[in-house]
This record gives sequence, structure tokens and C-alpha cells, in this order.
Amino acid sequence: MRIDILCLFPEVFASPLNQSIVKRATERGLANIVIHDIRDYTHDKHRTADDYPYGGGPGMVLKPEPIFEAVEAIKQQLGACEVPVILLTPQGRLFSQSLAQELALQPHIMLICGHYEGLDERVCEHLATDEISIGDYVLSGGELAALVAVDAIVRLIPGVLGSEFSANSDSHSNGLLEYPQYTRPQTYRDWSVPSILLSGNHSEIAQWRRRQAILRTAKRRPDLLKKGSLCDEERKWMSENLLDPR
Ligand code: 6GU
Repeated sequence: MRIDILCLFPEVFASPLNQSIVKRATERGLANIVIHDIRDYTHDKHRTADDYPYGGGPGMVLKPEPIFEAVEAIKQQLGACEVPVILLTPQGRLFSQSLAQELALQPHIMLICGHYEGLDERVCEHLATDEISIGDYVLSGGELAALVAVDAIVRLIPGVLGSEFSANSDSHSNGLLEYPQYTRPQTYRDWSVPSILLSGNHSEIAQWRRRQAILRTAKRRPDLLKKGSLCDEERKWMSENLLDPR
């Protein structure tokens, strides 16, 4: 999968993309992440990427020309036309595991990082195919949001994780938070690992984990349970245990 990232602060990306799973995906040729400096597509000697907002007001606005020219140059170079062009902005729709799963199946995506007070609306209207936010808070720029999205997407590219299993049991991939995990020692400071996990009874362990995931989700993120990720038997078990399955 090819991912082009357009931004004003390309140095932000070097270290995060060079660690752990994303690094391995790149080394194995499963991800090709290319960072572009929007200023490289300006034409004046000051490399001006922003300007004052029409109508007045505080802050600066990213100019449309370098962004359009960057996207068009990259598309032309690759012979690409139907590429998702995704704008990272606090005004976008909320990023999620299911969107990460969708994007991980694309052969190519482009990410544009906004900055300053904003970005000329013509980029949103006539260049971007989608606008994404990573949460209801404001970052200084889209770079960190792009890194978050890239990390979530790249680990879902088929073949990137060791076993398909490890992505499937992640929190959110089944609509539930993940069950609690334990490793050695069996007892640490008087705190023992739940004995069911030592029983060797795999079906009992699977049921315990599933119920722990449901309990934890009901307590911490009841909003997630509304989406109907439970079977009838699990709903019955929840109401017997005074939990509200919605
Ligand atoms: Cl994508 N950009 C910025 N600047 N702030 C954000 C965001 C994106 N998502 C949440 N906050």
C-alpha cells in the first residue's frame, strides 16, 4: 500500500514511522510511505504556503495552490486518478477502527495535514474526497493525526501482523474492549492471576474472556454496546447480572 502524506512539518514523521510494526511493514515492502513538504510546491522565494483570511480574523489560512499542485503532481507521477485524498482536520468525521479497516484495503491513499487556523475551503470542496478527525480536541496540526491514522491503518494491511489473530482480538475490532491479560508470575505481591486461566480448559477460558470483554465494555464504554455486538445468550447473561445491554 502506498501512502503519500502532504504537510508543512515533514521532520515530524521520521522517528514514529521508523519503529515497530510500521517500520517492519515498510521494510517488508507492504507499506510505502512518502512524505511531501507542501512548501516544495510553492513558487515564490519565501516558499509561502499560507496567507491572511479573507474577511479578516485571527491566524493564517493554508493557500490552495501548493496543495492542489502537490496532489496533482503525485497523481500524475503515479498515473493514479481514483485515489482517496483524505484531509486531516478537527472538522472531519471521526476516525475509527472500521474506517482503518476499510482504508487498509486500498492500494493507495493520500493524506493532507492542515495547519494554522485552517485551510482554504476549496481544498475541502474540490480536492479532498474525505475529511477525518481523530477526536474531539484540537491539535496544532494534522501531522500527529496523520501518524495516528497511518499506524492504525498499516497494522491492518494484510500480512503485516504476525498472525491475523492478533488484529482480530484487539479492542474495538469486534465492537468490544479487550479482555484482561496476564503473564507470569502467577502471584505478584499477593495478587494472583484468575485461576480459570491456569485451568487448561480452552472453551471455559474463551467464555470467561468474552464475558470479561463485555463487562469491561459495559462499565467503561456503554456507548459501544448499543451497536449490537452481542448474541441473545449474552444479552440474557447481562440482564441476569444486572447489566444494561441496551
Ligand atoms: Cl485531524 N487535526 C487537528 N489539527 N486537530 C485534530 C484532528 C486533526 N483530530 C482531532 N483534533
